[in-house]
Amino acid sequence: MNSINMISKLENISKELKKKILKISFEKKAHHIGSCLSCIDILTTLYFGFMNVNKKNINNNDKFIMSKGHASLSYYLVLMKKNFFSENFLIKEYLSDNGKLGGHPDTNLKKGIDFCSGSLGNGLSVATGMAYTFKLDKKKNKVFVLIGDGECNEGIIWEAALFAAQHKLNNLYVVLDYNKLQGFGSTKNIIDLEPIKSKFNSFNWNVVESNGHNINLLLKALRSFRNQKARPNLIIAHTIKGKNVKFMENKFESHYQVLDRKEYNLALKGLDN
Ligand SMILES: Cc1ncc(C[n+]2csc(CCOP(=O)(O)OP(=O)(O)O)c2C)c(N)n1
Repeated sequence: MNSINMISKLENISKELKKKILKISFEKKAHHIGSCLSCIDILTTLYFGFMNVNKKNINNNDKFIMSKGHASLSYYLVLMKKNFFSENFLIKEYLSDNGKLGGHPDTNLKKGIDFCSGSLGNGLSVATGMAYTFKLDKKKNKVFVLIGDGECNEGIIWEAALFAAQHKLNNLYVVLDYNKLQGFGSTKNIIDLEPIKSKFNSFNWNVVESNGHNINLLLKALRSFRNQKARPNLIIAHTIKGKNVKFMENKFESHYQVLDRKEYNLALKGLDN
């Protein structure tokens, strides 16, 4: 497949999954819609354009940790699309009593979930440990992590960043979903991360900035690390919380907003335009 065809295939997948985020969230009265729409283009790029993940060969797979675990629905949807489970399974298990797909992911290797998450900050440390172990075992697997900007207010993120650089973990790829908003306000007003690029640079990481909704640019950013020094890799992906739903875009309220039928219909209509 040539690269233009591949990008348009990935864009179609992302659009399909955005519709499902809205539909399932509406039906389950779920929140975190803004958080899911912020990262679904990134997850689609990783799972369908870059990572080595195959349900039939889980021991050889690259690892992924959804450190901003509250956006679990977007994660479950890419795993569904990767055939780890069916859509019926997702709808039956997501947010159900004793369901297997909770509001925050539980480890379930057979279903493609490499580690539980939800307590913000821990995912990067776990990923760093996995990447370190792959190095010790001389294995080629890579480890990917998605973190949020509010999540970077957690001290453990910075401890992991130091450790990863100390051990030159060039098999570690972190994507920061930098929508500049968290649950109750803007990251700038709560604990500002800027200048985030030079902070990570000074920690001895490779850092590239990208538009987090442009699949072509995200792929270029991921590939660019091949030519960089043997250091851990970070993409600062500039994103929009609530992307593609006009009344949710750039609103921190989209974190906890639950859609009523009128809002759901309006949101769906907006996706098609
Ligand atoms: C340790 C911890 N503290 C607090 C929370 C509650 N919490 C859930 S989501 C969230 C905001 C996260 O913001 P961000 O990382 O920017 O995520 P995004 O905007 O991408 O959804 C908070 C504080 C949590 N899950 N874990």
